[in-house]
Amino acid sequence: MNNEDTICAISTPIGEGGIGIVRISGKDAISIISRIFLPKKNKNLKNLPTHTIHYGIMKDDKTGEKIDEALVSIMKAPNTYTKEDVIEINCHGGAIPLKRALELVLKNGARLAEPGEFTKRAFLNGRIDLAQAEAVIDIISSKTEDSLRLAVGQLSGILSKSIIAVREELISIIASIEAAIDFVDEDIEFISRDEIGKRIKKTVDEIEALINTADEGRIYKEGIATAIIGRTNVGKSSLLNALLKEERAIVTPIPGTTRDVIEEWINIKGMPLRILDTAGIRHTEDIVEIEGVRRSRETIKKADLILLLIDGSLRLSDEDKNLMDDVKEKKLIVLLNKSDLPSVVKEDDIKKFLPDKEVVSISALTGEGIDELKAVIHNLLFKGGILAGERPIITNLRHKTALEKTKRSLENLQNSLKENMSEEFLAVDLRGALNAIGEITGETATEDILNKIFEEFCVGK
Ligand SMILES: Nc1nc2c(ncn2[C@@H]2O[C@H](COP(=O)(O)OP(=O)(O)OP(=O)(O)O)[C@@H](O)[C@H]2O)c(=O)[nH]1
Ligand SMILES: [Mg+2]
Repeated sequence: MNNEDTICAISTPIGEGGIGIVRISGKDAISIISRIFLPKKNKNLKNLPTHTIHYGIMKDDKTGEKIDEALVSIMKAPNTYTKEDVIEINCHGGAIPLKRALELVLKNGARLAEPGEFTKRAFLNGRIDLAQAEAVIDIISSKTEDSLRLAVGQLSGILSKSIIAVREELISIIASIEAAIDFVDEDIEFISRDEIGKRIKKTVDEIEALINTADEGRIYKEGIATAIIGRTNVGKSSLLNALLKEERAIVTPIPGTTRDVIEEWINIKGMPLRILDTAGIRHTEDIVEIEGVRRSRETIKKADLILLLIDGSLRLSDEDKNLMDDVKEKKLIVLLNKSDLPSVVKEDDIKKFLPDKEVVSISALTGEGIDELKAVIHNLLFKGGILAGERPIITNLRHKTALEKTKRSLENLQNSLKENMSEEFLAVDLRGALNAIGEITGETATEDILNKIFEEFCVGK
C-alpha cells in the first residue's frame, strides 16, 4: 500500500439515510474538493482554516452538472484521523447521490480506499498504535455498554501503556547487557545477574497478570456462552423466553419440544450473555431427538456457564441426578423452576449433590426470581463487579498469543540465567521477548499481520 496517493470511500452504511459521507484523505484531498465543490460564498477552499465546515454545491467539473448540495468539512494535517489532509463530504444519504459524489472524487485523482485503510494510515503515520487500531474495530462491533467502554479504553491507550512499559523495561535490560558484552574486557559489571533475574521476574509477573485478564476480555467480546440445560419439560425454553421477554422458543407441555440448540443474546448489567436453549436430556428412540440430545451434550462441554433447570414441583428423577453429576465440575447455577406450583424439591435436596453451587428458585411462567437469577449470574462471573476501561484487559486473542510468546522467551532467559549462560545468550532471549511483545502495539508486526488486521475493517473506516 502506498501512502503517497489520496484515498476515498463512502464511510456511511449503504442504503437510504438522512445524510451520507464520502471521506477523502491524502495530499491531494483539498485540491480535489476545490475542483468539484462550489462553496455558497465562493470562498477559496485552499485558504480556509482547518476544522471548518462549509455549505455549497457539488458539481461535475467537466459538464458543470450539479450533483447535490453538500456540507464539506476541511481538516488539515496533521491533527486529523489519518494525520493527512482529510475532507468529508456530507451529502444526501441516498445511494445515488453518494455514488455520484464518490465517482467525482475518483475521477479527480483519488483512488478507492481498501477496507480499514484510513485507520491503517493513522497507524502508519504514527497517530495510533496497532492495539489502538484494533480497538476501532471493537468499538464498531461492541455488543454492550461494557464492551464499548473496554474498547474505548483500549483506543485511548490503556493497554498500550502497559505494553510499552514492559517493552521499555526489556529495552533497558538489553542495553545494559549489551554494554556488558561490548566492554567485556574492561571488567566492569554493568548490571548484576541477580538484578537481571529480579527485573525479569517482575516483568514475567506483570505479563502473567495481563494474560490472566484474557478470559474476562473474551467474555466481553464474544459473550458468555450460557447453556440452559435439564431434562425434558422442566421449562428451559420458557426460561429463555422469560430472559428475552419474548416468545422466542416454542413452549409446549409435550416433553421433547426443543430439538435444536437455540441461541440468543441478552445483556445482564452490561455483560453480554450468549444464551443457549438446549433439547431436554433423556433416553429416547426418536432419531431427531437423539441428535438434539447429542447437541445438548456438546453445548454443555463448550459452555462458560450452565443454568441447570430442575422442575421443583416434581420429585427429583434419576435423570436430574445424573445430570447434576455430569456437570458438577462446571461453573453452574441450579434453578428450581415452577416456584408458582407447590414445591416438592427443596434447596437442601440439591445441596446433597452439589454442596457448593448456588440454588435459585424461579418461575419461568410468572417471572418470579428472574431478577435474582440475573444478580447471581453477575456475581458469580465477576465476584464483586468490574471496572472495565480503567485497567488493561486483554480482549484480543492475537494479543494474548503475543504475550504468551513473550513470557516463554523470558522463561528461557530465566533458565539461561540459572545455567549461568553468557551474556550473548541472555541477549538473544531478550530480543525474542521484545519482538513478541512489539507485535501487539505494532513495532515488530509483519506486513502479514497488518494485512490480516485491516482486512477485518469495513471500507471507509
Ligand atoms: N407452572 C409452571 N409451568 C411452567 C413453568 N415453566 C414452564 N412451564 C410449563 O412447562 C411446560 C414445558 O415448558 P418448556 O419451556 O417447553 O420446557 P423445556 O424444558 O424447554 O422442554 P423440552 O424442550 O421439551 O426439553 C410448558 O407447559 C410450560 O408452560 C413455570 O415456571 N411454572
Ligand atoms: Mg424446550
